[in-house]
Amino acid sequence: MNAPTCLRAEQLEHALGIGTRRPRLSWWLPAGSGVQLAHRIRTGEGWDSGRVEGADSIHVPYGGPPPGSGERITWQVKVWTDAGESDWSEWAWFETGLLDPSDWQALWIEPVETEVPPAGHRPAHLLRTPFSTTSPVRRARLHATAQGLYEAYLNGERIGDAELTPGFTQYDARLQVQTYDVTALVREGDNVLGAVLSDGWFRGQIGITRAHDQWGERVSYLAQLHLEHEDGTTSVVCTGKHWRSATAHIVEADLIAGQFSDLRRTRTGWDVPGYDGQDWETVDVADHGYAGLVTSPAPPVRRVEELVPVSVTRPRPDRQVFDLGQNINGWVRLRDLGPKDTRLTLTHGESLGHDGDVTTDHLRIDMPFLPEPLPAGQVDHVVSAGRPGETFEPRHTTHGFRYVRVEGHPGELTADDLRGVVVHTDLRRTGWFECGDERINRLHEAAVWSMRGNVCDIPTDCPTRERAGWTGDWQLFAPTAAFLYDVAGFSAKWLRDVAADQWPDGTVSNISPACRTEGPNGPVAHLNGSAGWGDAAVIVPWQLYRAYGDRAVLEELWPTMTAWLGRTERAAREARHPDRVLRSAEPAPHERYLWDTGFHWGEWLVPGEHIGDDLPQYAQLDKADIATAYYAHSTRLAARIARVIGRDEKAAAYEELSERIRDSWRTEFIAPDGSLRPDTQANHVRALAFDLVPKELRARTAERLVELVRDAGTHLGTGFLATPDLLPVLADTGHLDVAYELLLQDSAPSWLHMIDRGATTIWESWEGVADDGTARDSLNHYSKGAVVSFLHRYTAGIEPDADFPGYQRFTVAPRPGGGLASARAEHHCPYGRIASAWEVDGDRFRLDVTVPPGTTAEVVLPDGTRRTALPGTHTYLCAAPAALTTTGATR
Ligand code: RAM
Repeated sequence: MNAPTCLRAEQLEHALGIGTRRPRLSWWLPAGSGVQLAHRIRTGEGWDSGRVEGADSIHVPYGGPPPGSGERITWQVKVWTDAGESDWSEWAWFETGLLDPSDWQALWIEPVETEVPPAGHRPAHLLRTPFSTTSPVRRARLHATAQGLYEAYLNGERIGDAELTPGFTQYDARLQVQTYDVTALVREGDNVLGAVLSDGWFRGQIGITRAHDQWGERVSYLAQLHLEHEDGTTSVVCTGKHWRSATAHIVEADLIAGQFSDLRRTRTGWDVPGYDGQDWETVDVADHGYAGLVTSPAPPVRRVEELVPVSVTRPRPDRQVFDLGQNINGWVRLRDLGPKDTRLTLTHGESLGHDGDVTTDHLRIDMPFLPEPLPAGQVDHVVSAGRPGETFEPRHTTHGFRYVRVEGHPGELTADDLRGVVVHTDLRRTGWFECGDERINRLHEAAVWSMRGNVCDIPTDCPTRERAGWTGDWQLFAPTAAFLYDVAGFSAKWLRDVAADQWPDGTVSNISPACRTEGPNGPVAHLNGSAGWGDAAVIVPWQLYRAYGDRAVLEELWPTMTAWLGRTERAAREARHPDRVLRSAEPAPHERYLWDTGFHWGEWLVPGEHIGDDLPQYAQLDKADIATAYYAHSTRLAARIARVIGRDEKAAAYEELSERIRDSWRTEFIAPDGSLRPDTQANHVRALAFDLVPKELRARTAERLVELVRDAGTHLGTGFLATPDLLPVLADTGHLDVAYELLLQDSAPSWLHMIDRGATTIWESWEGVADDGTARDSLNHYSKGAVVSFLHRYTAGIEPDADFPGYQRFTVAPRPGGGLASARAEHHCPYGRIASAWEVDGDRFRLDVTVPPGTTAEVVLPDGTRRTALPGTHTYLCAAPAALTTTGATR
């Protein structure tokens, strides 16, 4: 059909329960069109924008009458393009949630707990109320949230398919409400509305310290069911004093420790009419208010995929080990739980020990501030009730695992009995890459799976040991993530927690959401405020703007970034590192802009680095080279951001500040002969990526970087921070060949070494699995997987242009190398589908480029030829680069 497609409201295709009356609308132009000249939006409710001149087809603010709470607006759009007037699109819709605190009539309810076991061992609670409807219902919506983790039920059916609701936010400031369409579940007559409520992030164990009870000591539930009857009347069913509670068959539920279900205690029929709940306790009512109730701009967490085990082994007579063949975040679903009273124990891990059994030793937490190492958790238990068809699927916990050990089964389980359930935020996939080299494809897959393993309502570092929203990790991975999935709403949601977590002095928390133990008054407060981590407040919004053209996120985060940069400015100006004081009592003038104090994680986990117990000494080291580099980089980005949001004065001030910081960095870290201190790969990468060295030194800086790589036997030497930029800076400075050599290097440390060792996700440490197979640290950290953006940006050559954000203009400049004979990438940008596919055929290089309507691409062929590509699909031919003629191209 000749009409716009892919209609979205606030980036969401299914915008149910959104928190704004003026969502920004976006669409893809009809295939075959070039540029949009005008658009017209009309709603099913009678509003018509009329013809609106202009090319805007993303983030167009809805201009009709603002909807009230719980109102649905249906809309369609038509456009005028160079190809003429389009048809009307299909109808799309968005629907608001409860927009005002005064919309809430429901009361917060808390199950009565006569005793509260230690965290990790607390049961889930059932909550229920019967209600009846006297006239037929034509529309029903449930709005629900919890301090804890809830699953809602209506008349025996689970409501919706969202998992781990209400999700994880900085609960002191923000708590997400979900809206569900339950029209099909309401019956005329008797009904039962219920919920299962467990500790979740709110009260359960959390983070590396296994802190608990961080936001409160009780769990609470809030739900409001709106019924619209056929006769036009409305009624509301609310949580309140009349609800009753009882403990569930889930006798223990904790996100980290695991779940214990005793199916013998299942209260059959508890969520349908006719159940006798008289022995249930009357709930308590709590006054948590309604301030801070928000909706998420991200899709929910869901069960996204199921994996069939690739093998089942029996390393010892009493246990079976299932291998999913893939490291994931989620849980299992197990059937055949054995005869009544069978107690099964399921231990989840990423690695097998020498005995072929699951080990979680490398995931235990052993930190200087802990009296003794903490257990890895990830252990579920289930006791069978012996009912036919019984299954176990723990939804009140999550695990990072590839292997699961099942102990206690009297019979023989087979691969048919178990599924790995992949659980993560159900992001829309937007990017793909493939080339002729299978190992590179597997590396790409491993990075994708590491991302999938770590987008569980928040971006986490790993799905096992910490599961924490480490700022540095998302800072460095977000640009890569944006090539793979639509992370616009997901990141914007998380940035709101970053803002909420900011300390009064501007310190950006290491982790967001941060629990109290990790906050300014906790025992690890002194470890916050690191360069490269706190800078997420500036860098992530900027990256979102580049990829999605979202100006609003820049405006929203502006106060957070300026407060962070203000703190940095004071830290640089006011204090000096003790080592520098020893060297000279008086500060040199440039030191005003040198950030050499405070705690910094530094480059973090370069090859061979295992800080562990040495953290206190490591913390003392002067890391001014890294911190000042980020200070220069972030202030320059802040200047660009200020221009975009029309704060020109601020822009000028940040531009000037950034130049002074750059000068300071040069004074301190460039020797008179032009060499850099410290003489590390990471420092050279940053110097080039952040434009720290003057133009005339770029070539020599790059040459020295190459020497350092060669001295290491053509191995990388970077850690968390510089790894994403390593290959790009090499490619940009004329060393594309070295970039490919590093990419294809397969002895340690390297990416392909991981793949050759069987990695299905990216390791945290370059030494993740030793020669004897022993695992260390997490095997599922996406950070070092940021290398795959090189495949999208360089190998396939697709690169957004921040001056025309959201890919309104972009570059396709494939830089083939490494003996690859072909590569292809696809990217679904806000305007439509971009594709770049090339192959070497004899001495000819052929490139096919698809440019979506509404955008323009600058195509740069390997021979340097430049072409402007308008919407459509184009083929370009040129001579293959010498190293790649068919004889050279092997993959
Ligand atoms: C580790 C986390 C994270 C990293 C910090 C500094 O414990 O896993 O990835 O950002 O340390």
